[in-house]
Amino acid sequence: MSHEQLPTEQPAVVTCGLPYANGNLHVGHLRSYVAGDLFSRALRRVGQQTAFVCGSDMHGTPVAVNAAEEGVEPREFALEYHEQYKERFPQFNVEFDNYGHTDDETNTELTQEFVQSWIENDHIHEKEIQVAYDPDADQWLPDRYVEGTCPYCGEKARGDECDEGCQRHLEPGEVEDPTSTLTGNPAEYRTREHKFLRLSDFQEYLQGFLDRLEGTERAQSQPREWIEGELEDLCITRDMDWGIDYPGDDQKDLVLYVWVDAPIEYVSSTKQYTDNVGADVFDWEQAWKIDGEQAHGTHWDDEWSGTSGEIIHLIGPDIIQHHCVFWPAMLRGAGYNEPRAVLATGFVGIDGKSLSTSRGRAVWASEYLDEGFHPDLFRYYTATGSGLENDVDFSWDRFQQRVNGELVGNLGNFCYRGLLFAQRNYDGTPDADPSEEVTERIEDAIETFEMAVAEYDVRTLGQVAVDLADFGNEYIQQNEPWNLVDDEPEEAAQVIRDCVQLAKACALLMQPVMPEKAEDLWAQLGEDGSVHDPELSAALETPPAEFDEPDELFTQVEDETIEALNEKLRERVSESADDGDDDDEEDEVDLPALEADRISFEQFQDIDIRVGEITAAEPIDGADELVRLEVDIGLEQRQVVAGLKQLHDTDDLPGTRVVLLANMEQAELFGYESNGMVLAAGEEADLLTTHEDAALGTKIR
Ligand code: B3M
Ligand code: ZN
Repeated sequence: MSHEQLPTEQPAVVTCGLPYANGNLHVGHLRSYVAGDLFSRALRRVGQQTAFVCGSDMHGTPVAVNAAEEGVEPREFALEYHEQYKERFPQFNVEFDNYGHTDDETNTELTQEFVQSWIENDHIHEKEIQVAYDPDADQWLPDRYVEGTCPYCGEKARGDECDEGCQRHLEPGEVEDPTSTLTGNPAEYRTREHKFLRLSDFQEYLQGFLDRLEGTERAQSQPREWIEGELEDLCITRDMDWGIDYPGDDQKDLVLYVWVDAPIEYVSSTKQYTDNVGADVFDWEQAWKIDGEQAHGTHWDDEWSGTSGEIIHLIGPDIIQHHCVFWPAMLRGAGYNEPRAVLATGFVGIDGKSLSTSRGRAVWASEYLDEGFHPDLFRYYTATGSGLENDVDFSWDRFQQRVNGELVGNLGNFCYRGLLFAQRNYDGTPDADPSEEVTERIEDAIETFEMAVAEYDVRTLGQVAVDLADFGNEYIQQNEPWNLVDDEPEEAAQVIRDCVQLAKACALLMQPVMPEKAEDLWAQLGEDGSVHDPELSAALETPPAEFDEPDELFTQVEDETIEALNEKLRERVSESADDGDDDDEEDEVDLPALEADRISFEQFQDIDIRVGEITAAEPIDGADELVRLEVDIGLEQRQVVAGLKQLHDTDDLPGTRVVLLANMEQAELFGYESNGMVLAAGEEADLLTTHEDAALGTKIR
């Protein structure tokens, strides 16, 4: 059974993964919150009743460990970050309808109700397991208190997640060679009784669920693999003080695992929203609950068609299993609705490398704001830098380039030119009908927007207004109204009428990604009310006959600002490389494991590697990274296309001695034939060269 296309008549709930209340927010966090905010605004724009909710994740070892390091009680520690996030999100125009936290009364009660339902529906059982224990610290070691090796992929892993390898959730006792993070000593495994949710009860149900699930590709495909074999039980209790108590009297010393109460906050936060605005405005039960016999079944019945809400989760790439396997089982086991879509973002990198706070390679949310940059610029950058599921890189240079090119030079420039011309010559919108060409172009943009909502295409939703402005710039350039005003006044009025209409459409279409800038543009157009309210079709309605002289919507980001920010980042990275051996250890972790399979000398002989020299280099237009090289390898000149643009100054390359894989198969890139591969090390493309002066063409042996 497939879902009816969005928008539907049902209430929708859009959520973002709950941030652990344990540290400052950086651009990596912000990506999925911006995407969630953008998507929920777009959904409203096409007429879907929508609640956008989230909250802080207060429990678990991620909070307890960091609080202990600071010598503060976990509750106090987490509340402080909770308050910070509550302020921070709106500063990026991420406006949740409700932002709660997992330790509040609503969530505590609802979590215990969920667990009670599982008990009543016979999905819970108790069993003895091996739990890591630190005899020196005399303490159990749940989750982040223990580290070791992932039994699935062999990478270094935390107690409950293979965060550096295959991203799997790990059950207590699974991590191999456990070490205590409290003392650094090897941990012992000791026997202990814990409570389990029997996931195998939901095996059949989950298979059907994954067939119905919408969203990003990996969120659907990865879990399939994970549920192939019989599903293991999920341990839902932990030996800790900090957390929500297991309900009832039989397990007084256990709290619930953080991944039990965290997703339930999605429901609690929606409930709080209803408590605030009233069920007539938004009814959380209608969105989250399912009625009758279907509610507690463990398999899917094709006859049943849901009348509950559309639940859409936006998450980071590392918590797919929690949202696409555990969470639907938890909901099902308690008689709740299931997610309709899970959208998992890619990772965020910094300057082409992975973001790492411990290595100082991060851009902080506060830092961005302190610089005085408008939040909508970051929103545009992060939402449109790549498809939602792909990794996106943040670099100050690229930020400047995109803001100055796409926002200042294109969108801002078009609106300013059009409205200024209109205001000076006609006091506002000229009295003429918009042309068919422009009307059709706006209709196309609306359709693109609507399709992008139905397909959860966040990037297109972020891009559609800028693309329309691009058309507008060409349109104004081709029609040159400034040459028409005197001799062809009617034609001039027509062209400017079109431009004002396009600007109005831009305001409405850009509102999800740049809500504040959209509101500015709306006001410049002399429109009443807020740009947030009208339906999309308002993009075709006549703009006001009079408006004031416009202001430029965006301002240039200056070179000096960017240079200073780059310098600051570089310093931070080098400072944190200087302090402590921790970082050396981490550096090692970053290296991929050595290849297990050896090759023979004969196989090596098949690889024809030669000494060469770059004789010419030029950037390839339109390609972010590629340069065209000519390489002299003694026997002949080779044309090679290489990804060096962002890493090397093209002018410096000629004269550089390089090492070329000469029998690399031919390829065509951006229309250029590439005949070989220049060898280079690492993400910075450190070019391999020769130590002495072996003749060009010499074979590497
Ligand atoms: N607090 C953060 C993370 O693992 C975690 C998300 C909870 S979502 C219910 O990315
Ligand atoms: Zn792993």
